Amino acid sequence: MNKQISLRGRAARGLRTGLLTGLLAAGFSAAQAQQLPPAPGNPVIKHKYTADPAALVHKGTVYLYAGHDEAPAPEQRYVMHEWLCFSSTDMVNWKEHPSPLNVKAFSWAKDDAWASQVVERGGKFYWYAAVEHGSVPGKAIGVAVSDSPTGPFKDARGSALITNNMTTDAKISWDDIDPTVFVDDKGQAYLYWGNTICYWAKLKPNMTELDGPINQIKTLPNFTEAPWLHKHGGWYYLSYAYQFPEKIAYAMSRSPEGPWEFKGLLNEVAGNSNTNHQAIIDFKGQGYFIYHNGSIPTDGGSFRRSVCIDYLYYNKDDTMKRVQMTSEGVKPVQ
Ligand code: FUB
Repeated sequence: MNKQISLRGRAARGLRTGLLTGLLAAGFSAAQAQQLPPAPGNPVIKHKYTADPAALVHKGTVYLYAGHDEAPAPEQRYVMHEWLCFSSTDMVNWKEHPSPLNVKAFSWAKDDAWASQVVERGGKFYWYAAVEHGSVPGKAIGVAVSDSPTGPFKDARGSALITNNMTTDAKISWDDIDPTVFVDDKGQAYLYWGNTICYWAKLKPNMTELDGPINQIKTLPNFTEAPWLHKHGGWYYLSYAYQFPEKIAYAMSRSPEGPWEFKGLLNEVAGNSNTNHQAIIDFKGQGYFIYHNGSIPTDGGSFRRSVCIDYLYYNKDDTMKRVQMTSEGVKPVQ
């Protein structure tokens, strides 16, 4: 996959929105969480570029984690140094928390705060994140830990959990990205990740070590990256970025270890972005599809992306309906 391909070509200015100006004028401080001004519709975060969403439902609150696209326009490359955290109890009104994790927290990493996911286990929060390794050429996956979903997070191992030399079948340096972690009802945790090859491995209960071999799933057609594992009813769903530019497709299984049956497309190419990275949650009885597009005028695009949220519906046979991407987004849920 050519990560430098862009779907847009407009030269542009730096990010300037009225909301950002408003926040700065209101004395936004990095020291404390800040309720964002009401701004219904997609994208949900309008004053910063946000990418690669992951979401965690915890005690009646949704925590939205995202990478921070900081490439100045018109640069067509990823500039990402930190991850961001937002929270909401109604999916529309969002609070911004101080950035809980920066690539610098991983002393062994060079840069590139790429896709990530936070999961909770036993009252601790584990943040799995893709970064560029400082001494093992290629991308790597680190894990940070905190007692709170909003951090601060610290490196849980002092070394990478996954490095590029652990997965040698893919002849690219960026196949160890996009971690998703799922803890099943029996307490077994699974790590899925990959680019061009979808890998998975069991995690030990400490959540910071592999518990067995690295496996590959070979039944996901056109797997590009961005696996996300979720459970709904008695089914496990493995959604992923399909082809390039990316759509989202998915497979289903009765077990997190497969076999996986491909079910087709879930989402189309997301406006003005060549990547398309999803998180899927149920919250207060409703399914949500969280993704990014490049829709913020005038500089939004593949390297200045924005998180959006639309509804996700299931069919009677438990397959998922194709997502309808909207400008209106979702309504507040009580
Ligand atoms: O944001 C950098 C990379 O682009 C992510 O790791 C991929 O999922 C794609 O969105």
